[in-house]
Amino acid sequence: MKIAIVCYPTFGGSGVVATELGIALAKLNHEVHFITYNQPVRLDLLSNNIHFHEVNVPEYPLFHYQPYELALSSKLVNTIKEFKIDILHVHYAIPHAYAGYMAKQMLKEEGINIPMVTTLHGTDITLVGNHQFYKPAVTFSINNSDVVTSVSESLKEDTLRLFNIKKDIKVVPNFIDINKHNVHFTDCKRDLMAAPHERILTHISNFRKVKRIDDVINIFNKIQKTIPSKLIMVGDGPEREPAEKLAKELNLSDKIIFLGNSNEIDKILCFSDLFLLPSERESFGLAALEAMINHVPVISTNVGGLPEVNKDGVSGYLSDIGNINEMALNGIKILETDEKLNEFKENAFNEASKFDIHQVVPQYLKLYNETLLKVE
Ligand code: GMT
Repeated sequence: MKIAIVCYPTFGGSGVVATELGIALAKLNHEVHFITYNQPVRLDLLSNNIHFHEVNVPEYPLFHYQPYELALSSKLVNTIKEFKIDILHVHYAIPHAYAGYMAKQMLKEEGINIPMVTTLHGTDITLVGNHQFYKPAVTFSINNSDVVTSVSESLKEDTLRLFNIKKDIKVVPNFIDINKHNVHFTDCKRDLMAAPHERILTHISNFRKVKRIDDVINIFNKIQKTIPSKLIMVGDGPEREPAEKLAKELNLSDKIIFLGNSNEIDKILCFSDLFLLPSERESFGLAALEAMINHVPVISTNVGGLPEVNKDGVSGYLSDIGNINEMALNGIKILETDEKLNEFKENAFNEASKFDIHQVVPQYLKLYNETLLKVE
């Protein structure tokens, strides 16, 4: 099958999922074409059935806003025609489903019927897409996709509650490649980050308001008073600077390491003991799943799809948004003894294994095949 994938090429979860899906499909001998404005960060293009097509938006002084959707839909039309693409899979509704719909209509004029699968990821529904400025366009593009999927039951419920959706939404959860992780490194070079008696806590995100970065720092502050530890902050975004300031104010600068964006997530998680994800919203929590597959238990909020991933008292603990006291106490409970920590580490890995890529990619392939049969 020839599959075109549209996604954000950044470190965000939707781009990561789209890229890993494309790589997995290419390994199954499908021809995969990524169409986006940069090469996706997790894509190394080593396979001959993976292609990347860059969307360029030429600057023109008349435009106050450069028209990315227009450039993307034109690129889609050209690529779909040139490579005889069978199916279009867009990740994140804004503006990808909208541009995909326009491409579909343009191709229809030429007698080409391209089915479009739209995968909803989270903020495209719960935060940005829900804004009245975007809502009519988002509703329209979801209703005009051939197949709609969401990454969790919770996101499906949110979509049906917030939008007037006439389409069936299929839940296809995010996934992880267990084969990449079932050999747990023993030489994690943790001594580069912490002294032998210290625990290592980690947070990975795009440092946006929704991640409640202050809570990460405040939870750590409470934990480190009881358990000698370090906190590694991975990622970048608008909340990074205020977080560095807060760390300084709390006299934690020597205990909190801000690493910025990284392609070495597995190496960092390899020496981590606990993952903190106190988000205000999280439709799935791919970062938590990546931690868990690396044997790292998770302290998170109980919002959105997080309870579908992180099992309370098993792979970590769940608390209400902002309950930093409880989150810190739960963290201490896990970190207190090696015995308890090892039990949670093992559980985290076992829970994450339920989201193995080999269970999930066939679900997408089945949807592609059913859709192709319907539109023929
Ligand atoms: O978390 C973000 O802000 C990034 C965003 C994205 O689209 O890249 O993540 C969303 O999609 C991920 C992949 O499906 C989910 O794991 C995240 O939970 C979801 N983020 C939110 O709902 C806030």
